[in-house]
Amino acid sequence: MKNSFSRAIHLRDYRAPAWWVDEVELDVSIADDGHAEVAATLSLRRNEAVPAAPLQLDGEALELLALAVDGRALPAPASFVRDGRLELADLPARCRLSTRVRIRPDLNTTLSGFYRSKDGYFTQCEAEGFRRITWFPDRPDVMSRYTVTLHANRERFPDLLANGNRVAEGEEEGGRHWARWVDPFPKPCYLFAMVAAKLDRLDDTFTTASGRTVDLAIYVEPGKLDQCGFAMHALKKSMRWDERRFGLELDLDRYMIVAVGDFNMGAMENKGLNIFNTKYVLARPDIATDVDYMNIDRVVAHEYFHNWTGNRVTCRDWFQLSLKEGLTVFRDQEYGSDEYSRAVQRIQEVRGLRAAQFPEDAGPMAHPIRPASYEEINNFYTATVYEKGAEVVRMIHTLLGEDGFRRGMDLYFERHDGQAVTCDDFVSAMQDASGVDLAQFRRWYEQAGTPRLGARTAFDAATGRWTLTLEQSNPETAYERRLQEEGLRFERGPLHIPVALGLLDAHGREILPTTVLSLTEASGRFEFDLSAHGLKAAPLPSLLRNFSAPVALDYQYGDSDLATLMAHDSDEFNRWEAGQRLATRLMLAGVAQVQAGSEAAVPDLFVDAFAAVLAKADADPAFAAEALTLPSEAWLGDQMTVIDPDAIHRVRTLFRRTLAERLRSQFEALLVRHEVAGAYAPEPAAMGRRALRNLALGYLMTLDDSALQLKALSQFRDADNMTDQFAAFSLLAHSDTPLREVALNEFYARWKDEALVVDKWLAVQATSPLSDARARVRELMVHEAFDLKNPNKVYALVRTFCAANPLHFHAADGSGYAYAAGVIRELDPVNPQVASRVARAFDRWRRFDDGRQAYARRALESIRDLPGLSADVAEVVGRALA
Ligand code: 0A1
Ligand code: ZN
Repeated sequence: MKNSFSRAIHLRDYRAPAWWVDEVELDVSIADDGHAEVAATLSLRRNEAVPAAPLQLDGEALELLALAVDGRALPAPASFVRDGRLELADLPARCRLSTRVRIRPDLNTTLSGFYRSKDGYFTQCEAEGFRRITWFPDRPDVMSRYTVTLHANRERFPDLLANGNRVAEGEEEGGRHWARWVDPFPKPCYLFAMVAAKLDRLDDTFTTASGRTVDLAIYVEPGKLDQCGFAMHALKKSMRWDERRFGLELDLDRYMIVAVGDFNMGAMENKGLNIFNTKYVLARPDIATDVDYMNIDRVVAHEYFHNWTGNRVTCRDWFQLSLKEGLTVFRDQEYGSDEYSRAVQRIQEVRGLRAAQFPEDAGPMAHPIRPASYEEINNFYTATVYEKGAEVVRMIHTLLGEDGFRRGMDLYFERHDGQAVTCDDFVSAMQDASGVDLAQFRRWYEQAGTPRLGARTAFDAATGRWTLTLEQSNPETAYERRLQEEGLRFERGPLHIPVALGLLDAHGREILPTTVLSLTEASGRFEFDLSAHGLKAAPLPSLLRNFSAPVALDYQYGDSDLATLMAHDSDEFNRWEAGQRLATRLMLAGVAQVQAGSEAAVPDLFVDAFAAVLAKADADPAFAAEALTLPSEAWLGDQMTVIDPDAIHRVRTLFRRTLAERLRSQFEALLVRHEVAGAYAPEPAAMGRRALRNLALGYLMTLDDSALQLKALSQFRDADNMTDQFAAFSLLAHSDTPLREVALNEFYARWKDEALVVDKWLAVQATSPLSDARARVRELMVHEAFDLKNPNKVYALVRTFCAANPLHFHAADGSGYAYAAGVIRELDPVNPQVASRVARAFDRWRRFDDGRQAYARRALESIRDLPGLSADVAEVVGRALA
């Protein structure tokens, strides 16, 4: 019988390839009617290290026209294709295989492989898109040198690009032209890219540390040249940073970024020819917010850093995805920390981890950063592989120190440059270079779940001995249950957890600076002699400073301890964390009161602690903006056994309004004090002030005061930058006043020709707390601004509604679920990757009450039963229902 895991691919089944492909020659001709012909010649060499086996090539949506070995045509090419694979036996140990296929980029709505976006053609090959271009061993451990020749109409497609350097070009009959590109670096096919389009180009150069001058180019849709200056600036900054921090220099003569409006993900690190979602390239003060600028900075850096961590050293197989992603996210995080505020970056990282990764670990899609099996690899570009992967690299950094880590990186490149390797190879390099034993640490790669870290303390005032007992527990996850069903044995065990600790006395003075403890057993006792400090009362521990491990900490802090940490801890992250803990605890108590039928109230202690942060806000506005942001509704829900979205929304709204009432004059003073003078610049200090000011405006807008609403309206109308305009716009759009329609209409009328700004307009409506939110979202599905084929539009409207509007997505009448299921069913045949990402909104469905669960089940089953459902969505929905 076919069980639900029959499609799974297992890490333990990995075998080295039987054939290498040393050279690839591609000749791609784009016809005027929207199809393309791809002629490929592969120089094959048998892998002598493994038993001889037939050549097997992957292919998808290819029309095979011709097949030849060493120039001799094979008759009936289609007869060599079985189960989607082209298989050839008895080939000579070295030979040249030629294929010719026809593909249909105009009909390719999956945006994987070769596809059309507006008037141009673009590629996306990670993870398995190259097989949609030509027959090939589509696996990352087969690395080849590519020569690519593109032919197309000169007028329509003046820009013909591929990886590497352009070595020749010329004219052809019928108004056509051609260009030939050679990439000197062997690469896996997932890093292949080509573009045929009519684009504008921003040129620049960069002189590397060793004195080579390289050409840089950013290609954008005509008319958008004034929107790519910041991306170029970010590229040059990240190039310099990688030289300084890791001694890594660009190895190419030419580095290109191409922006495209239809793209499934953020961006792609194709060798020398990155392809980016426009969202992470285009910026101008009037259309991009501070957050957009920061995201562009980080994504440009991320893709650039991949040139070493991903491209020069790549993954042996897709189970090792975190080898390149976790490490590259760690690198872009460090870049962000060096460019902006380190503490604020860390807070945002942890906020993101808790919003996306912790729930992933607690839900049906749980997996370790190196999963042992998967059905559809595209489903594993996850918060776990990326963000938890970065946390694991960060823990190695914490254990080894900056110097040890750098030696580990150097050794990693010395050993593996030009190779396709595993996560184990990375850890071994780190261990061998530093001498730090990472044997037990490797469990982080194979064990899913968020560990719980329990802490208990004891203090003997007479001797001054303070004892900390730490206990870890690693809850079973959906992942292990599945492995068992698949017959894979797996034993969980204690993890090596670095716990950064500091101690404060009763006045908040630091008596023990940050010390990193290693917890390697299920439980550990750590003793400290504090007799020199003459303490009368037990010290106050600041645990897990800077979030030294991706765990959930259980420690019984008193409310006033948290207030002390908020005010005094030298670790800024833990100052923020203490405030979040206090707020979470008090808000959950409020939820319990509401559920019991009484009203919640905001304790004075909390208002006072909040006021103290507000009073010091000027010292670090960016930090204050984080510290004054209450935990999200989703986070509060995740702390409950049964999530109650209505009560949570009510309590969070009450807390916000109460704080605004009690601290009104302080908030109003901030509005005045932090007015940013002068022209807009995406600089950290100004960004922090705008964030704080707009946060204050947000609190004040909860007061239903028409004077404040008019203030927001004038900020909306008069702002010279999108950060301030958008902040005021979202507040007005979420307010139950006539100004709401005014703002929505004016914003759309002004920006309807800027696709990325229209995405903001959609997203704001998708997150509306107002009672007509669901009806609005449904109406917007047929608005001219929406397009089911464009991932950015689907993410802005549909995914935002499902993932960022818990109040309405989880409506008790099931309407949110029914809506989402309808969209997923419609989207699946168009773009399974995007449909599958939207389907992840159902991850938490079992956490709700029976009534909601019944609706969610029905919605999930309606997707599961769709004839021809994609493997992408089938895996996500199958796991949710399992
Ligand atoms: N490697 C890219 C992300 C990416 C992954 C998959 C894609 O298509 C399925 C596209 C891009 C990165 O980490 O930036
Ligand atoms: Zn990446």
